[in-house]
Amino acid sequence: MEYTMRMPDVGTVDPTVLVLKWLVEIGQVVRRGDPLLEVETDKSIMTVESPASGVLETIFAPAGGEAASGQEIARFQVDEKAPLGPLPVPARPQPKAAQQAPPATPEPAPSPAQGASFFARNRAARADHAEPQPEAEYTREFLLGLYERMTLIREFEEGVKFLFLEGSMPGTIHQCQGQEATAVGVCAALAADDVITSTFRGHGHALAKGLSVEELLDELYGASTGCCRGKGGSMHVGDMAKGMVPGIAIVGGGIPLAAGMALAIKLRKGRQVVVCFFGDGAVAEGAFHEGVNLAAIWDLPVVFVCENNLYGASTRVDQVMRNPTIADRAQAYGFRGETVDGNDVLAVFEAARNAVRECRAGQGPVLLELLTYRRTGHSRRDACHYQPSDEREAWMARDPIERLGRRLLEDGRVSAADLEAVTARHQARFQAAVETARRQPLPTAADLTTDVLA
Ligand SMILES: Cc1ncc(C[n+]2csc(CCOP(=O)(O)OP(=O)(O)O)c2C)c(N)n1
Ligand SMILES: [Mg+2]
Repeated sequence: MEYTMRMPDVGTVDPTVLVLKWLVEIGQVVRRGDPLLEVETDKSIMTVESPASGVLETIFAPAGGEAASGQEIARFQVDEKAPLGPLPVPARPQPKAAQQAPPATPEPAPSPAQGASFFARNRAARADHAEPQPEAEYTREFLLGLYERMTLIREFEEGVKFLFLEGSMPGTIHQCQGQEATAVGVCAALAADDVITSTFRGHGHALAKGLSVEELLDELYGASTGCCRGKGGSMHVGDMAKGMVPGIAIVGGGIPLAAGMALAIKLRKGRQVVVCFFGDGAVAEGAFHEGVNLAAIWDLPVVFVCENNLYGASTRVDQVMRNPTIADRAQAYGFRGETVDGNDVLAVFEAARNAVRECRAGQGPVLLELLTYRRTGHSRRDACHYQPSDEREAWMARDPIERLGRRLLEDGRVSAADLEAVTARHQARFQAAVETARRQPLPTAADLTTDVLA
């Protein structure tokens, strides 16, 4: 089967890149994910990976020439049976204004106007408020559940990476490969009606809080069946019905908002806790200091979770902080802060469970600094040349999924085949979700005026 590769959208402003060199020769076999060509964008020199496994047959964009995003640049002969080959792109049906798409989930997300009732609804449902069980000895089911959830996120992100390379994802994407333990460990400590806020790097938070692969992927495709009905895209995923405020792409933007939500919960004498995820880059923003100070003086039930992945875009934390221990900031505002190994999902879970308990007991807020590392560039357009190779290797050796997998194998609780089956299941689910997402209808012009405030 022939597969024609198009230039992915790797430029920052200019969609046209200069092709510097092809790293694979015509007739050579290439695997999906292998480095394929080097290009110069308007920002940097970067390597584009192959979206397909097969034999490189023709190059349409030779070295020295330009290639615009979406332009055909190469053709491959691919093995139809290759499990991770590119999928055929079906024609998307034209949306009809009269024919509204059904929501992706049985319970539609409340509109902003219904937002106020969110707290009331959850207050009424407090009888169902189920907290995670404390375990002296973790059960196999619990540990495997954490492994499952982290693998779900990894396979989702890896799948999305290739969709971007195939040129079928609109916009750029911020991914969280390597950081799965922070989202999963924290959300495992939450009850269903607790609320999280997120950032532009929110896919992992969403999957950890219970959004489905399908509603997330539909959103990334801009379909009206997505979790934000196709209006949010990758940087704004969320679903209030599942306790996730749609992602806030302004660095630090979620911090005052989390304090405000926690104030509302406290005034209504609710038992919910708000978890606010943000990056190390947010700590120098005024919004961080204003938000944590308000939460501190009013003893608000917020767990501030800083995913310290050592970089804010290309800037390393020690270039912008004299004291790079972010947990220390809490003491300055009079509350507890703690630094945790963010690539150890159980350490994260335990720290989050303690913090959540303190918040429910009126002893909040708490700041958790989770030390982790992002394996990809800041966005899909970032070549990530600034991460030194020895630093990368050290962090790769601390991969959160492999660490938990090793522990489960050493304890004799699972076999290698069990773990492989988890990965295969999530890959298959992702591929099926892609085929569906590509056929989902896009929002119509009439949708422009729904779910809009003001
Ligand atoms: C207020 C604001 N300033 C700048 C940006 C541009 N920007 C987007 S992400 C980012 C870096 C954020 O780094 P960090 O908070 O550490 O999060 P990470 O990307 O590591 O997850 C910047 C500067 C923005 N979105 N908002
Ligand atoms: Mg960061």
